[in-house]
Amino acid sequence: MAQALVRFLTAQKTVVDGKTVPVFAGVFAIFGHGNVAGMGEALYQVRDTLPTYRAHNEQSMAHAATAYAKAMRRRRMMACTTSIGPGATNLVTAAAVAHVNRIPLLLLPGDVFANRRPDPVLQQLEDFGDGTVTPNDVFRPVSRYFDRITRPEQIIPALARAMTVLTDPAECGPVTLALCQDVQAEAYDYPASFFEERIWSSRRQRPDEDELAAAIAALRAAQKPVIVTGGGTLYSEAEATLAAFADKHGIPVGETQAGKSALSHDNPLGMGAIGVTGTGAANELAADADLVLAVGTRLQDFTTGSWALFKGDKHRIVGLNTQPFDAAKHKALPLVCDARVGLELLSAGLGSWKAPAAWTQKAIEGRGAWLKTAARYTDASNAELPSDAQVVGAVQRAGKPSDIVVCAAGGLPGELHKLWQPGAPGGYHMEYGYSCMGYEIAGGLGVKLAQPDREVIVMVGDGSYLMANSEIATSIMAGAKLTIVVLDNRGYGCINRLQRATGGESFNNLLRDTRHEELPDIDFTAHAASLGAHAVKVKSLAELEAAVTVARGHSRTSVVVIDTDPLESTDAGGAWWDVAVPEVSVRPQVEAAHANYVKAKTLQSIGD
Ligand SMILES: Cc1ncc(C[n+]2csc(CCOP(=O)(O)OP(=O)(O)O)c2C)c(N)n1
Ligand SMILES: [Mg+2]
Repeated sequence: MAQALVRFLTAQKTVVDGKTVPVFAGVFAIFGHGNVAGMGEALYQVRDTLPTYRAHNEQSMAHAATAYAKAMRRRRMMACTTSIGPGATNLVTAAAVAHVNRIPLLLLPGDVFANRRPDPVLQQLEDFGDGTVTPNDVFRPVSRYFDRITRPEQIIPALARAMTVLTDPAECGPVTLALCQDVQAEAYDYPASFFEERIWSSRRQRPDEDELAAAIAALRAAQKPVIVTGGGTLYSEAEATLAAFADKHGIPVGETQAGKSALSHDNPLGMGAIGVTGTGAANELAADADLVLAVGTRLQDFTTGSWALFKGDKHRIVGLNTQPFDAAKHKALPLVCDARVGLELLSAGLGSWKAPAAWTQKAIEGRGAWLKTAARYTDASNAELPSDAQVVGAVQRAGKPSDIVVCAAGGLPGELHKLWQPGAPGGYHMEYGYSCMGYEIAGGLGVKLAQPDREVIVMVGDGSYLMANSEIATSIMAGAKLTIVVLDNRGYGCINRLQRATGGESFNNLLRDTRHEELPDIDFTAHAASLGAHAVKVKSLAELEAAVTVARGHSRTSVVVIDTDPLESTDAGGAWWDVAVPEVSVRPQVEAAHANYVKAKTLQSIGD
């Protein structure tokens, strides 16, 4: 069965830039009992057509696979195979990442014996009341399609279903096929047709006529329209269409974390980031907008300022999305279709209609003012302990337009969203659906496998680095060179700031505020060097710029470490974020924060 499964995977093809290529670029694998004998032997046989990469941590390897598919704009993907038990459940967090971010990912964890003869095997849970439960049942809520393969012929329909889910722009996400270990090793006479080459293409769904007409009418009636563009625009390869649409109709554009880099940084109607970590320019327009054209976005709370960002009287949302669930959020007028097709048809329907010139002009001026403000935060400085924003500025100055910056959690996503200036579409790779600490380095590996010709710069906090760093070694094994910039502020800086903002005492976030006998003086360069990377610690922003430039020249992964200020962050721009503050506390700071919280919540729209 395992041999048939991998042979099926090699026969799945797609067309990228006119070339027919395999859908599955490779398989990340950590073997154990439950996959080494079955899947391991099968993968060995196809190692030249479907390469196997050995990783160091299952969660990290699935992050790498997810990042690969995201960087390939969901056109191509990877699979992950694990042993049963801990190897399998180590994947679960990564499955959630792919699920939230709508990224195709094929997970093939090993499972217990279907024949139950040796029960309980090593790493098998025993549910006293349900003989069908195994640890892999935890994949159900984080999979778009879950199946347990208990007979060899089941993979015939299961893989067909898996492929439909993985290649569907509206449905795609993780697929988990839990492979019982005895079944992996069983023989079955599969029909030859099962192994025939199949070419998958990305569906460009066209809209319903009535939905299109309603959306056009709503746009025509708008005086103050804004576009919010999300990851869906990039997955649809609609960035040029979006730029043309904005320009033709004079509508300013704000970008979500997943959507950033769709518009060129110097587009006069590109307001940059929108929402909680948004620019002043984008958020001022959002507050006043009477129509929000939401393209390919899930409208998560960071985008909508927890639904307090859009304050315009009777503002209306048009939800252009392949997924009806997203298209109709907050009573949006749904326009269920592909982003590129939808924008083209809207534009044709709008004809020469343009937003009022004063509104467009206001946007252009707001953008200019924001760029001046932003530069104050990112400019070169001699600061002894630089801010994250100053580090962002230095890395940017050492960069090239084709670079891809990768990040996921901590204070950096906010700073990068506001301040990073991507040079080209896809140049900003942020995992901010699950914002999973530990995604950064593993994600960088996946991005580099997808885009070997572009420089991949991972920006990561000390906390995330310590949570997952072992794929530095994998990046060296795979020849997937990364430049990793570690911002060491000695703790969970952003959560400490959040704690203070909600009235809390600094507690259990920065290392100095923890219960400890002794504070560790963590030597990140020694650690990175021990994994095989070039490693250097820099003492200033000028040294950082020089070190990133040197790292560009290396063919092997580099880690550049800089100490940063844990208390500083960019206070310009931004919007309110709903974080629940205790209603009662013995501490007056919490009571004061709660009073502010109650006030802020009055601006939140509930459902509308
Ligand atoms: C796996 C995981 N655990 C916990 C969190 C909550 N969290 C978000 S940021 C953060 C601290 C990150 O620390 P660091 O990487 O040093 O970045 P900094 O906040 O200092 O910028 C924590 C604990 C998370 N996002 N992911
Ligand atoms: Mg930190």
